[in-house]
Amino acid sequence: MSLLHCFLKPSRMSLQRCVAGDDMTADDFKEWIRRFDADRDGRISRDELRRAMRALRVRFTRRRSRSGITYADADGDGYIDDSEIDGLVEFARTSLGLRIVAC
Ligand SMILES: [Ca+2]
Ligand SMILES: [Ca+2]
Repeated sequence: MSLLHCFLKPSRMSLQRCVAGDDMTADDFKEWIRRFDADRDGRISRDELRRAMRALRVRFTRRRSRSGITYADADGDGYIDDSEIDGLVEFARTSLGLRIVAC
């Protein structure tokens, strides 16, 4: 099953399979994380990030989600906006062990 197929038919199960079975590109990750922008303000808050990680079944404590935000949040406003999302990719790769390949 291709990643694209998973994104076209998103479900918790299929995403998990994709993440487990295939390499994700940074763009895939960004597109996926934007799905969790619940209030559609274009930024990923701490809560939204936690929800995203929970969908991956990654054990994501409050402290960990804070460190993810802190890692990626260059301007320190507590949200990950579009320009900062690369830092979140880096965090997911290094700290969460997600396999994200360069695109
Ligand atoms: Ca948001
Ligand atoms: Ca920010």
